[in-house]
Amino acid sequence: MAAVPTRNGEAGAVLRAALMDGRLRSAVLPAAALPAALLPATVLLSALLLGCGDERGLQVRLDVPEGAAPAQVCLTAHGAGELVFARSWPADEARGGTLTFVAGDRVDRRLRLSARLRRGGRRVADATAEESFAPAAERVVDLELARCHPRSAPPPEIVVGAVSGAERLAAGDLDGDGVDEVVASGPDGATVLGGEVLSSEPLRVSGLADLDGDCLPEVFGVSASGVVALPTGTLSARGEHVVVGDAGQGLGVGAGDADGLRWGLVDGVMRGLTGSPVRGLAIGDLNGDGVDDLLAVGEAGVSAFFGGPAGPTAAVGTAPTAWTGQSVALGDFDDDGALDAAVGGDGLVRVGRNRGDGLLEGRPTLDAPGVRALRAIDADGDCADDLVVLGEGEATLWLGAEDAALREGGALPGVLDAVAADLDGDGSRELVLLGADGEVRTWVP
Ligand SMILES: [Ca+2]
Ligand SMILES: [Ca+2]
Ligand SMILES: [Ca+2]
Ligand SMILES: [Ca+2]
Repeated sequence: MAAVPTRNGEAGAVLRAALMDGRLRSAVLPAAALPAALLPATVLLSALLLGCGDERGLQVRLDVPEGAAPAQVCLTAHGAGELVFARSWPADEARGGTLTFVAGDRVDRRLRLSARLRRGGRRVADATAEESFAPAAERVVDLELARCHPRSAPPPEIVVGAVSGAERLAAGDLDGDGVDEVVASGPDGATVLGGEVLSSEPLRVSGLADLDGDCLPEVFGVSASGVVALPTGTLSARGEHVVVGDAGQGLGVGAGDADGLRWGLVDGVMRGLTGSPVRGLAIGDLNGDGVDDLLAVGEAGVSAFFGGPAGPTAAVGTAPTAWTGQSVALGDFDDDGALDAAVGGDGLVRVGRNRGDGLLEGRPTLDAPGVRALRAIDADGDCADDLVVLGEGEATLWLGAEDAALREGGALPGVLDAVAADLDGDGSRELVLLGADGEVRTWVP
């Protein structure tokens, strides 16, 4: 069989081998009843085979950003309302790879493709596209994975739904169709808006991460029985503030509360990082080595732990020593590729611009009466993260700007929580707000 077209031979060849699995059949099969791990049988990899008949296909090229990272690329495909393909590769193997999907009886018109770059189970870059099959793979889809896709049109006005009593939002593509789902949680449990009830026990959802590697993220959060992952089960961690990531030894969980901060591999033994009380916790790659780092805040100040071969270890001097607070968010407020930090508490938000090596340089402090939580979200679609400051019954938007000097972007009255979600599948994420009445809708400036 002739070579599959690739943009850099080695990586593409590995990708092809990983995909073939000895099964070459030119139909996209129905897959509703199949677990995701079995789905690769639906892909045919040779563009030349397509040329032999009158089959229609869709060539997909993966453009994966370079990075020091241990990261995974997940590709999912939806057609005729079904998930027909889900597969992941190490980022280095996927880079420059090409796949060809072939139309079959059940999926014969269009495919919706989503590629996600995941680090520590979390989405750090993505790309989506929807295309029709064409004769002999004339149609080539370039999936260019990027941290952010600038908004090309005004965001859609969407009422996602309403969940009374909800206190918190999370979002991610739970079913791999390229459109994000929004999860609302609180004392009455956790619900996917427009979808299923995930839990009817009190639950505070902390976030989404692909914990079992099937390319579909799990929802994780804190319930009375400890840290839970839905739909898979209970994790061994306990704590009030929970994050998931890879701090150098594989997928792990960080948990903080009044007893301090602990870290351990998912369902492994948790070890203490500090006994100092934690009131806010965030995870992300602060020093740019591709390994997740932790930033914890409490009365004793801000502590950073950089990931490495031995897991997270204390990184002294990362944040200004005078900083204290009860909430923290990481976002790239100046769009320079390095995660910056915001720490809220005592009516203020302190902003630190990341020099690139993890060291946070203080920027002008924001007035934030009653600040209780922070969310870093690109609200205006310019790819610089903005900051939603959640107060008592209201929120304020601060816009990301050059040098991470945030500027005021307006009040968001009656807002309990905010999350970023791509609700129309155009690749760029909208700001989604939870109102005091439980209504969840996009915010359009
Ligand atoms: Ca979805
Ligand atoms: Ca790092
Ligand atoms: Ca930055
Ligand atoms: Ca922005």
